[in-house]
Amino acid sequence: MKRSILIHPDPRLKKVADPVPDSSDELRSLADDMLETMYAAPGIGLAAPQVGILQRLIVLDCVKEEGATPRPLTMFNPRVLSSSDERNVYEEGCLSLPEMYADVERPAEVTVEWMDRDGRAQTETFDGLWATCVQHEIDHLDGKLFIDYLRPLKRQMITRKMVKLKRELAWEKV
Ligand code: K1U
Ligand code: ZN
Repeated sequence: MKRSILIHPDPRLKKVADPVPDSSDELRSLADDMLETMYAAPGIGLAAPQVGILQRLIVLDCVKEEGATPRPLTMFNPRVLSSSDERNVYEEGCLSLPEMYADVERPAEVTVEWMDRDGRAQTETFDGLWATCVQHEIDHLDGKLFIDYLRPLKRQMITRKMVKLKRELAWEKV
């Protein structure tokens, strides 16, 4: 089932999400909904707070090439174990900030630990777009958006645009 994605500003996007106690059918079903929502958007990642659930769950699939085999990942309680000193700049987007993009600098490589759908511990080192995306999604679990890395003026400008967009979307519903 596709879920609706919260648009910034929303207080739920600023909260720190709670750890997931264990994997369960309910959480696997939520992860499936999030993957469906992410692919439909389309996007390469999604965090549970973006669909209004304040739990530490993210999904991602950064395989973008037409015809390539998808690699959907579901991560419960993801945690960055180590980050490279080398940094990378990527023009990020966010499904909670439609049509807003900005360059963000982050560690180029990160090693992440998480619990998979079956409750097993996993560890992997990511680079390139995968590294950028997994850090962006983990930030969502800590109530942080990519605009929080920007200068205050740019952040305010984007926030104003989003307030206007939300007002317009609310009017469309009437
Ligand atoms: O968390 C999100 O809001 C999803 C976001 C993830 C992300 C994008 C870029 C850099 C870091 C994290 C998105 O997926 S925005 C949409 C997007 O980037 C995209 C959409 C279709 C094809 C390829 C990319
Ligand atoms: Zn995002």
